[in-house]
Amino acid sequence: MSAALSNNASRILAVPTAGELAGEKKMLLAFWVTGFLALAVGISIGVLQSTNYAGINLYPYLQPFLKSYYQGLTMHGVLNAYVFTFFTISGWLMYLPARELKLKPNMGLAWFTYALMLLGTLMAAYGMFDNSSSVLYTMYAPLKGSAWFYLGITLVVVASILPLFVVLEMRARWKKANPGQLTPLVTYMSATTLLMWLLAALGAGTEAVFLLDPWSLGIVHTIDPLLARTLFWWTGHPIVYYWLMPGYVSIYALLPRQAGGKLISDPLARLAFLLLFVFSLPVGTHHQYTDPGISPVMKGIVTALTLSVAIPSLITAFTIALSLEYGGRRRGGKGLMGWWTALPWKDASVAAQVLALVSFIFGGAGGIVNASWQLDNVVHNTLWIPAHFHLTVGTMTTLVFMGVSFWLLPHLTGRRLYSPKLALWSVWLWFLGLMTWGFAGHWAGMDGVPRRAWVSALPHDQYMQLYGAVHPALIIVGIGGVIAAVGAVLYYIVFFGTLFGQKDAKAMVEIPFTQYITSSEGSVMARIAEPLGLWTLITFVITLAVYIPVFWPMLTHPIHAPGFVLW
Ligand code: HAS
Ligand code: CU
Repeated sequence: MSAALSNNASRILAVPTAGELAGEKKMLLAFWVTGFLALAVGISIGVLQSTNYAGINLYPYLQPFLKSYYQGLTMHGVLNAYVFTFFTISGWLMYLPARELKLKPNMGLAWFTYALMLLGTLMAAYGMFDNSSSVLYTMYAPLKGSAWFYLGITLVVVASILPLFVVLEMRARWKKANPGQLTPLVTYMSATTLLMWLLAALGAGTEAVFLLDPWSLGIVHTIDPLLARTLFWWTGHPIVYYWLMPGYVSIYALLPRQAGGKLISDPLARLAFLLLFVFSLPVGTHHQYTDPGISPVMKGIVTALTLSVAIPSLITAFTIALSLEYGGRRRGGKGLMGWWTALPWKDASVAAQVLALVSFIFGGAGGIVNASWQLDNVVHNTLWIPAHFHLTVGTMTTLVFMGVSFWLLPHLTGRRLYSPKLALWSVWLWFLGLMTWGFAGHWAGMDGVPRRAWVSALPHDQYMQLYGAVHPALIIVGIGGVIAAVGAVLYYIVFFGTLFGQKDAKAMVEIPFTQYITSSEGSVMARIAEPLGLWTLITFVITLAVYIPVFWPMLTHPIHAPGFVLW
């Protein structure tokens, strides 16, 4: 495109020069390295939690660093689920549209996002490391952490909104130069994800600014736990799609090409993203089926709405399976499943993403159980729930990003991927470890083993009396965690081996943007999905329609609870 542009047009569009491109790569690298460093700390602590369930209490040996299981669990959740995801996603969703549109992003804003997010992370980390804020990643009041922690999280959330403006500004510039044209797919997906996140963040943002921050600063002395939880889950549900959709960007727009084929349909991808946007906002109270103070009518409505949120992922399952089949057949796969074995399994990036999809079949199925109000009563607050989210965010999101890093790091650094063989091992071990963990965690959860419990601190007799019947499952949980940890060690050898490895001119790989079998040209669906401002408004109105009846009784019957520090 740039060659065809006149000097004037290229000035208006701000097409990046080679030097500026190098700056953009540096920016994304900073986001990814920081995110993956946080993940390394988070994963290390995760091993302790798996062994905890197997009945092995390692915390007394870690005294100066970790005072309790709960402090470790808080760090694990915050570092993995927030810091790792926010950093990697923010960089990813600014860089990829910039490359697709061949435009220069607002680098000042991009670096400001990074700096603010880093500051927030350091503040929250301080609050966790000094053991003043072992409130777990859900931050349920009236458990009370320190102001460092809540203010830090507030900054991180505010920073995570900023990439939206970088993307919208580039989209506007591109639209001005290409009037009447549809937004290219990756930019469409990135903008939808970030708009969804803007609306999503309003809940936790309100909770932080109006409830948690002033309470932790001593400006007010009590808090309304139900209101705080409900605001948290306004965000806490759609955040899972904020973790999922950036992975889907790779699955839809890059993986088909990496697998040797094309994406079956561009308009279907847009439909999936649009539905994820609209459906994920109003359903947060499905995390509160067991909470008092929310009417059964609303819980019933939310059940039905939550089940609809599976539709875009089912669309994804069929669209991507077909796209992979197409790739496999082009690579010579024959017969019913020959395409499956013909996929480029030796390519660690492809293997990671396809295995992530396989794990997500089970993660998604568990989600549908959770969504059903009656069934959720059986599994809520048991180990089933962590099992569900280790197959979703722990495998689907994280493994896709690990897979992406195998081409992205060489692309950003101009260095060769360190040991593709080790990369492949790391992928399989992460997958097998978490699938094992997930299987056993679901099993133990159905037998009533609670989540978030320091079970290994119990005297052995008592542990066996309570959990002896499920001990085999709990031992498998421990084994799964250790297998995944070995995979993680191999992964980080590859990660740092690449970062500090050999320069290689051939490593400057292009981004594998896919082609489409059905493009969006002339598609009515793609036209309907295009006005993102309108869809944001529609989603906001639907969300309010569901939430006003939920919030009303809380606002008219407030609760004033003092804070607790139980650790
Ligand atoms: Fe969830 C709890 C419902 C998806 C994460 N979820 C959680 C928590 C987390 C989480 C972190 O309704 C715990 C929060 C806490 O600490 O309390 N979840 C759902 C539903 C879905 C779902 C209906 N969850 C996710 C995703 C997550 C995530 C995605 C992170 C990334 N979840 C719930 C509910 C709770 C919950 C309740 C509260 C439970 C409670 O009691 O507290 C759906 O979106 C799932 C739809 C997905 C599918 C799968 C589609 C399959 C695909 C793969 C295809 C494979 C291919 C490969 C193409 C229907 C796309 C080819 C393979 C071949 C074999 C051919
Ligand atoms: Cu949810």
